[in-house]
Amino acid sequence: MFDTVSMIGLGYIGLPTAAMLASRKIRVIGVDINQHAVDTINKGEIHIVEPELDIIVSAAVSQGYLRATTRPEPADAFLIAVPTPFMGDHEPDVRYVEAAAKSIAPVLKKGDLVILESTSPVGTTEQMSEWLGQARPDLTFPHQKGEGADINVAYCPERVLPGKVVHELVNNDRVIGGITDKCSARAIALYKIFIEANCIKTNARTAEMCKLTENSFRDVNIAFANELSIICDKLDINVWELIKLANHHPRVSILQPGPGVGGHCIAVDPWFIVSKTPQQARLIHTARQVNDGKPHYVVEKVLSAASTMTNPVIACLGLAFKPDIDDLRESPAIEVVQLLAGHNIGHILAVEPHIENLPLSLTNFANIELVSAEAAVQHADIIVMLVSHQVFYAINRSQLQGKYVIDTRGVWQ
Ligand code: SAJ
Repeated sequence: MFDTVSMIGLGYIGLPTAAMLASRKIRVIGVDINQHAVDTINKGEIHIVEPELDIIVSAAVSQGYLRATTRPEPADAFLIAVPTPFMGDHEPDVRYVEAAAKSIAPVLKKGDLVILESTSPVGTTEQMSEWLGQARPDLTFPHQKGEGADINVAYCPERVLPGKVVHELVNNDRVIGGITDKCSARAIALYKIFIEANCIKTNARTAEMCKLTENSFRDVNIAFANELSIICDKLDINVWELIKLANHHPRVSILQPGPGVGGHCIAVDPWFIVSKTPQQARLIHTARQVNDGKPHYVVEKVLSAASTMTNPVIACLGLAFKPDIDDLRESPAIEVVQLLAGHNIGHILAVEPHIENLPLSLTNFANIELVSAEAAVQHADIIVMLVSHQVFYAINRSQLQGKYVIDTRGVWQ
């Protein structure tokens, strides 16, 4: 039924999905506007960091099932996995989806299936169907013609965790929402080629909201933990012990506080709900503000400690957005370091074992230096634990003696 599938967007989601389909002997045409990504993939290599993916891509390319290009070509199904960031005012930016839809429109033919995977505000799949319809008035689309349409359109969000993508792509249940029942059924048939878990049918709007709900659920729950940590500071209670104790209750499961929420999903997706329903999404909005406020709270604590010292050395342990990865995107740890550097209160020793050079966002500060954990801990007056990388657990507590420690992750509790 699907001889050739085209994946539009070969990033963290698109490339693994393309590779997985190709590994099931489907001919896959990967499309990306990034020439470097296309060239790298055509050599059988990968341009992103993801365990096990290199082997699958290399096999798929060498066996001729996966090929990358910068220009869309005809296929039986098109999967779109392009970024959907937000703009300065937290309004969703779906221009990449629009560009992707317009780029495939000229090669569409009767019977094709188009699936949007990008995290999107509710209504985007119908909007995409309209964009396609405007570009191809010679074909019919489900938003106009329902079940009888020439082209089927569906939404199927990804839910994989970076670092476990290969496993989770195959083993996570998927929610699949077509604009019509036929659209859903065809999309399920496509995903069943490589997914071993359940593919659960719904409509496009519910599937869009489901993705936003999953990440908002996590954001709200992390905000609860972050708010508790601030309350506990005020009341002189160890928040880590408190959470551990509360979680002994059979129906309580509190997440962990930290310096804030990073990455390009959890800190972004709740805004897609808030922007559509600002009057109703009060809790979701507040959770975003609590989590976005946490880096500032951490900085205030450091400034207060630093105010008692002259030109202190401040060690900031960890820059990644979460433990044991090298991904610095939207990292609250970077924000803390930037804010501290801007205050010019001393010398900052940044530690991130997973990178070799300071990221660009930190290089224009003269008072930040990238050093090893040992050097940082040895020379620091103030130690700020920002990311609970496994390697930091090896730091001997005796090395912390006489230093002012701000542990945002509970590593030393
Ligand atoms: N964090 C905390 N405390 C916690 C858990 C996480 O502060 O108890 C922080 C992390 O340090 C990090 C941020 O939250 O800064 C996000 O990390 P994460 O591990 O919660 O999530 P992501 O962004 O890596 O991946 C999420 C996942 N969504 C859910 O768990 C509901 C993943 O399944 C999604 O596929 C992904 O978003 C996505 O692409 O949407």
